[in-house]
Amino acid sequence: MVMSSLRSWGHLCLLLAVVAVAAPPVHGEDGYRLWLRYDRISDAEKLQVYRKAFSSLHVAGSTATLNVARRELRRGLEGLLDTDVPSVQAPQSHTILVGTPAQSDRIAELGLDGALNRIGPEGFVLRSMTVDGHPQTVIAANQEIGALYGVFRLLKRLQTHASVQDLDVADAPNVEHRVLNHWDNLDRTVERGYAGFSIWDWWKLPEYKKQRYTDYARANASLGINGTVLTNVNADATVLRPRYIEKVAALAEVFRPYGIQVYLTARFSAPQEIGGLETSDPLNPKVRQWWQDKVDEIYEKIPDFGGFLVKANSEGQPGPQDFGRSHAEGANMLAEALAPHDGMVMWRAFVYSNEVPEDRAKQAYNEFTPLDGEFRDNVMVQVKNGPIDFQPREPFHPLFGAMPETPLMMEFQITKEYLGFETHLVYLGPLFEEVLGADTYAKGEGSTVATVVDGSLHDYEFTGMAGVSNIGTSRDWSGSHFNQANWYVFGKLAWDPHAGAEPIAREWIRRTFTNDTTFIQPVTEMMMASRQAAVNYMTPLGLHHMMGADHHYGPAPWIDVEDVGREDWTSVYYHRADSAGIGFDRSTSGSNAVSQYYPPVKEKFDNLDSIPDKYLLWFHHLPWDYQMDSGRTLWNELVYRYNAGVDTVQWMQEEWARLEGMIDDQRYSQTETMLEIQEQEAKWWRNACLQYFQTFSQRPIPDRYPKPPHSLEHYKSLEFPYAPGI
Ligand code: BDP
Repeated sequence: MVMSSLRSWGHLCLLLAVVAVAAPPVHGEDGYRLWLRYDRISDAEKLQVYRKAFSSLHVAGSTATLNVARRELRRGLEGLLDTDVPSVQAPQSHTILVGTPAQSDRIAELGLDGALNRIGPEGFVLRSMTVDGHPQTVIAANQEIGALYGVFRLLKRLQTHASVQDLDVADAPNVEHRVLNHWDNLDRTVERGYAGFSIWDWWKLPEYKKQRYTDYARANASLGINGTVLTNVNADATVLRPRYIEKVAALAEVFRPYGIQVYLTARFSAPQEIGGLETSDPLNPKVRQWWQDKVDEIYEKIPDFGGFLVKANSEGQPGPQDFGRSHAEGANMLAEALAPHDGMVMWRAFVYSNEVPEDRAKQAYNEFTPLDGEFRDNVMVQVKNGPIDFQPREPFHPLFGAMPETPLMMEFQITKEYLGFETHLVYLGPLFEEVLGADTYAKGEGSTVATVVDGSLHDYEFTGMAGVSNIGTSRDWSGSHFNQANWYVFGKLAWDPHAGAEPIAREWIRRTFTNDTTFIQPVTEMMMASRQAAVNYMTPLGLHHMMGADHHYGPAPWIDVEDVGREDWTSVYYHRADSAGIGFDRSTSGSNAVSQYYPPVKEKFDNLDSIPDKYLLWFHHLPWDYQMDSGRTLWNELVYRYNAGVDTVQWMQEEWARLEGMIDDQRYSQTETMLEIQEQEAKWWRNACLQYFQTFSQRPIPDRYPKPPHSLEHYKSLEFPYAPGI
């Protein structure tokens, strides 16, 4: 009896032990912690190694930024190592020593001058050294923010189970201004935001500073993001009123220790709207004075204010052209006011007009290239990655490489306005990487977009990369767990535009989910395939701009001028489907947009023998029976691609299902549900588009593919009055 109950007790213990080892984390995770999860390291061997290597820390100095560095290091180590890692006065064996030569003689005497000379103000050295006979890990930087970046780098190594022996890392950002653009309105709605409302609670500022502001700054600093434009490019002059400047100053104060500067969008007509002037003409002396006073007022409250981002004469926004002045004249007026404070103007090149009888894709280039060299030194022109508007795929913007005298910034869109909102699992790393890696040939082979953006091609004085944020009040910040990866990859590529999307995905998965390779491998594959999947089920073969009007939700290739009032906002303008074929002829015999690219890119895009399939219908209008390299006709290829997109989503669902139990249930099931939505919407895109294009092609959908279950009228009749993001 005793024996048997002991045995069952033993069994129970064994069972409990097995469950404890094999069971997935039972607690749910809501994603608030992002990739900064510092849970105890699961690999026992690694844990031992790390515990031995790091038994104490010494952050030399107690400035605001160094205090942040110390707190982060403690939090990280104590969480990851699950043991006390004290802060010591004098470094001992296995201390992590952090600081700058200016703050600490100890750091100054390490003999790191050579390395420090090469890493600029924001870089860091992370090195295993022996100091006074003690093995130590040193994080040294020229400025404190570099030290903080070094701390995050060391913690990342622990989170990803990397080696910490014989460290010899020196790293610095390749791009100077790494900024998020929030399209946040003062009423807390977010244009093209799918993650809830704006995290800026303007009403309660400046008094009440939410913890979330600090958490935001910390997350950005962990990626090296060093700037944030708080307000929508469709700007509201109200933010320039004194009351709001106080609020902005309060946010700037929270962000400052994290190395993050704040910027605002400047509404060009502000002198009239809030300044009581009769004009906003940039050459008018009173207007110039108004801006100078306004800028001085801002700097009085925010000494490290970053500057202005401006959308002018675009989509109804006011601008210098309203007064017969050029973009350069408008930008220079603001730049002159900002220059004494070292502030920057980020002037957007996203301009086009339906009154100009020219292919929209060509207009920004036509407008801006003649102005090259006319901008003041502290102006950067911010260019979207492609010539239309953040479509699932576009060729790179031809302005890259075409303005050697004007620093061009990259503008990516992190929020997925055109790539499935918050629900579709679409990792944007491959999109960003494709654009940055594209060769402009501006100065011969190797003149990639990345070399324009990092300033090396034209020796730009300033460099920058902007990402339109996907951050909102949603607990998981970005509307879904996988959307966090897009914020992450943006930050990483802004730091180094030459980095690869795939290693970044792996690293993100390790930090966000688990270090288990049986999880990492399939999830990396899903992420890397996801962008092409979206291209396939939305706009394959170079098609673009075929989404629902205004809200941009779902397929609507039928949108024409009666729906939206202007041609360049329709779908039919872009796909030009007719009984003869489909595609926008931008070749030398069409709109000639190809000629905005340098040879041999121009020839490559112009010529049907050399153009990659992915850009085919962007540049050419081709007959439905056009023979593709695949052996299929163009129509059959379209059908094939749309179905391939759906297939990939279904494959992602199967892969995900195999991973059940490997992560917490909360994040697992959110993703599972999102994938279900994505599958439904991918099919909807396929069915609606094929149904519509078939009215022109008059060709059958081959038997092996499913037929759209509804009539075209059905798809056209769908309405979405409360779609998010407008
Ligand atoms: C488009 C968006 C619109 C933005 C505009 C812009 O639909 O909401 O205002 O870009 O970038 O993608 O200015």
